[in-house]
Amino acid sequence: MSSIIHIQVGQCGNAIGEKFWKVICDEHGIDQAGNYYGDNNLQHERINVYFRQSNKGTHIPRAIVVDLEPGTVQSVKCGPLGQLFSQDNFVHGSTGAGKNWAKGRYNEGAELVDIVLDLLRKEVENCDFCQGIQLTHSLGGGTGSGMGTLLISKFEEEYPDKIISTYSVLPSLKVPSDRTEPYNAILSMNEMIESTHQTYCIDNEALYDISFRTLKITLPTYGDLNHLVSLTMSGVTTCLRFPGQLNGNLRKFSVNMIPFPRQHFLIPGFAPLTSRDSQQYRALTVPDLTRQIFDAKNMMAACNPCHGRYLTVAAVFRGCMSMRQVDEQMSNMQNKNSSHYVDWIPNNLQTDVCDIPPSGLKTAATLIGNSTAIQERSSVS
Ligand SMILES: Nc1nc2c(ncn2[C@@H]2O[C@H](COP(=O)(O)OP(=O)(O)OP(=O)(O)O)[C@@H](O)[C@H]2O)c(=O)[nH]1
Ligand SMILES: [Mg+2]
Repeated sequence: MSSIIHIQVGQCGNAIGEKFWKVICDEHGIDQAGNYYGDNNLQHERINVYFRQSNKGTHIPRAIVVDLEPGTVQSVKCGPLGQLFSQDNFVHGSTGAGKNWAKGRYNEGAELVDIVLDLLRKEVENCDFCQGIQLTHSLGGGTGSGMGTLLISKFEEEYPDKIISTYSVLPSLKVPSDRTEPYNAILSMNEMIESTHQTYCIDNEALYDISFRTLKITLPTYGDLNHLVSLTMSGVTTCLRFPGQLNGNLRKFSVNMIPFPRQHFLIPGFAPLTSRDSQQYRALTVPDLTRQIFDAKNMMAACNPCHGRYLTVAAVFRGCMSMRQVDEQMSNMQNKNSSHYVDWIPNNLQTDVCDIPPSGLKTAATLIGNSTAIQERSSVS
């Protein structure tokens, strides 16, 4: 089975990366010591994608934890998942990059990059077959952006046949941020246009707006924003982690979703939007979910897909529901809004259903849109 190696870089990359592992451990029935406690075969069938197994039969994330300052890495190590990660795969520097892209790229980051590449090589050797590498980082911070893009360019050089996928957090003035962040983001984007194959745009501006307007949280914290990120990451990786028909690996996903290599900046959408401590008592119906995932208010990038055109769309529905109803609702939605889609790519909307819902929800849906509307966020401020 082909596997994915995860690398989390910088403060934000580590915060969202840690959340991601927490969520997928819950969904796949892996406890904090790496033991499987699940009761459904579907949970374990593709466990090798993100986990390798130790001699004792415990599960170890195929993950590398990196930052240029010790604090973040220490807090992951001392956090609830600290014992789950491979203890060799924690790497840190001493000073941080001080929100300076060049420091992350050419100074501190360049000194640490070979250690990370060595660990990556070992992880690749531990896979039967490695389909690609996923990176979580922010585009605003010096480490996430500078060292993050350095790593991406090294991956491309060393592993030209692997898919590089990133979860990239875009900066926003609504969330505490530094004056250099727009510059860091632009410098990173330049590199990512050429070197990554798929980039999920996770936009602090959108996360803030969802928390404030939809979830009515007056002062959203990183914890609130990261809860939305974890819902999204769990949603977009569903087809990679559970058996299904559609987009079962990174390469299939790229072939279906990225018609032009440079246009790989994807807009994720999620429904239902819930806050950290709320519970969903009522399962949303398929028509509700379909309507919500196409709503601009449910998009994790602050742009409105109605202002552009979709090149391609993939939607993953989760929970107990009829595939036929999902197909019907989705094609009705596309027919009603056909002007939002380019007409020169046939069958550019794909859907799949996964029986296992995300934890805490009865039904959910995730949209992945490759839309020209993403250019609204190219003017990062
Ligand atoms: N959504 C979210 N954004 C975060 C989080 N932590 C930081 N950010 C955002 O990330 C950007 C700052 O980047 P950091 O990740 O803190 O920086 P870094 O990669 O550690 O780099 P340096 O600290 O400069 O070495 C800002 O835009 C913050 O708003 C987080 O936990 N969640
Ligand atoms: Mg930092």
